[in-house]
Amino acid sequence: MRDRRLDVADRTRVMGILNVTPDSFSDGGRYLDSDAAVRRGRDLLEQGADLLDIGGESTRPGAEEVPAEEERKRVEPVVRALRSAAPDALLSIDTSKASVATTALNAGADILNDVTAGRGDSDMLPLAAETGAGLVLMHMRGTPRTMQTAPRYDDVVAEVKRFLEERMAAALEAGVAEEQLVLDPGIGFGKTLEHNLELIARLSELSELGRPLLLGVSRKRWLGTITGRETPDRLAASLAGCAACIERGAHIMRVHDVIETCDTARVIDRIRKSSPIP
Ligand code: HH2
Repeated sequence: MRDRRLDVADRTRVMGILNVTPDSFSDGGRYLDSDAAVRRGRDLLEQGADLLDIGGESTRPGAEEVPAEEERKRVEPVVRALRSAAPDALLSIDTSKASVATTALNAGADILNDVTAGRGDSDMLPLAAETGAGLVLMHMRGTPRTMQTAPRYDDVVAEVKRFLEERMAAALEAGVAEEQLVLDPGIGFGKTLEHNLELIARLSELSELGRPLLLGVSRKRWLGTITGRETPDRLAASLAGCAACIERGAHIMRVHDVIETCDTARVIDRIRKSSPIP
């Protein structure tokens, strides 16, 4: 990632979520003010986050697109302030717009987290190639507005795997180096509860793609469907989801609750080290 490296071999890495939005499904409106967002980002780093994922546009099901100018205004001061407050921190920008990504990179971001895997904006892959930024390629069926309308797959794992393979090939073709890439099956993005469960249960099949896997399960709706709990009350469910992902080969977990996830990850990492799962 530009001039930085993230070692995912020694332990699971935790990515703290920082949504500078009025409408994110869990923390919408809490960190829309730049100062509040920077304070939250610093807190997440102190709590043990290895990276921060800063977003200025919600991708929850049904979300409306935010104009680039507005998204830039939300994220730029936050990236800039966090870069100067925490020079060693790894900062990711959650956007599918290359203009927003460019602004964030200029303000000091290291990683592009693109939920469209470079399909939303044709300038995104060339930007990653030129800058050497880390690049998260995520699977999504449709767009946030449409993705939860009766998603169907014959074999969700095979289809997600094929998609990620194709997007990885497109990134390499655009000049991105393999070491820049992280892959994400996109839990909750155009998937039913059963699809999400199957993707996590068979996550090890995605390890065959040979790149680190990032997963975001934190507080998502499918956890509420299983437990009957509302968004703020899904901590235990989120940790169980994280534990299952880590056990099956996830390298980076994208989460709201950093302290608790770090503890969960440390324990699962130790168990995995003492008795590797075949
Ligand atoms: N999930 C969300 C947003 N960005 N990026 C990746 N790579 N993987 C994910 O699973 C993922 C993501 C949705 O969560 P959140 O940011 O909490 O909510 P919102 O999109 O409403 O801002």
